[in-house]
Amino acid sequence: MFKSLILILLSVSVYSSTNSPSGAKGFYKIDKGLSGFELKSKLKSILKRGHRDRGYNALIKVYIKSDADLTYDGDGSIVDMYSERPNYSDSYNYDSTHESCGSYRRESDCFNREHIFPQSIFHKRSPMRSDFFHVYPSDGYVNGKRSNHPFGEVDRPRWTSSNGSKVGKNTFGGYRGTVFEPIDEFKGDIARSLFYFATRYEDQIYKWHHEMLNGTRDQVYKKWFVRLLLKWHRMDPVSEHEIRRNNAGHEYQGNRNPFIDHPEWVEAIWGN
Ligand SMILES: [Ca+2]
Ligand SMILES: [Ca+2]
Repeated sequence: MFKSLILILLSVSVYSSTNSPSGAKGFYKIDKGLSGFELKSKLKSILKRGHRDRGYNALIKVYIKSDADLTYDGDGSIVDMYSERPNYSDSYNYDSTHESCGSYRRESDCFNREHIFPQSIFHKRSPMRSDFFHVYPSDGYVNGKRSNHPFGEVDRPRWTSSNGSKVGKNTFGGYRGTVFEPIDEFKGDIARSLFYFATRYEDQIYKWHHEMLNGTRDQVYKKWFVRLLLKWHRMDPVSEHEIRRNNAGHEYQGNRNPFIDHPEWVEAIWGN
């Protein structure tokens, strides 16, 4: 009985580690050929099993290492997607000598924790509130401007940050409200973070309400928003900085963002 159970387990479970960054080795055990929303649910159970909530305060400290800039300026200061200037030197930087917010009156005053998936939607509950893979260090002032708007694309911005992130009316088809548009360098990073969130919390997210959400546990996001995220995921492929952050996140909270390790799984789940 025991032997045959082992045989069954062995035959249905194969490592799927092709092309994955070394830190992911052995983390995903996925049945061959699994695809669509079944793949998403399988990933959900893997991500949940590994996940240890380290609390909200610990994030500020871990960012000093996990988000250190070894890619753009290479100066070891924090990569803030809302102020990083990939092709020029940054107009301001944060490192271990800076205080986290606090109050702010302008850009560069202090940094805090930006919830890519706004925390008001889940009423600041755990473990979502402190989940490393969607909570990023960012300038407090720009974070405030992003507010809880969906992401989108803006032609005539009402406001622009020092690195070119924009707030204004959405011009991407399907929604006409106010949105926040990050710079091109981080569009894929943000898309993959939101795909992670939709997967990790698929058993709760269908009960929540926001412009991005369609009230389902499988597709999770509205059609226009899925189209936007797919576009961003394809135009901004996984970067060295994302891979490093993913490995640091694994060490920190015990799970990973599967869409950084396997970008093709975004297509297998949401493509078409
Ligand atoms: Ca930098
Ligand atoms: Ca990127």
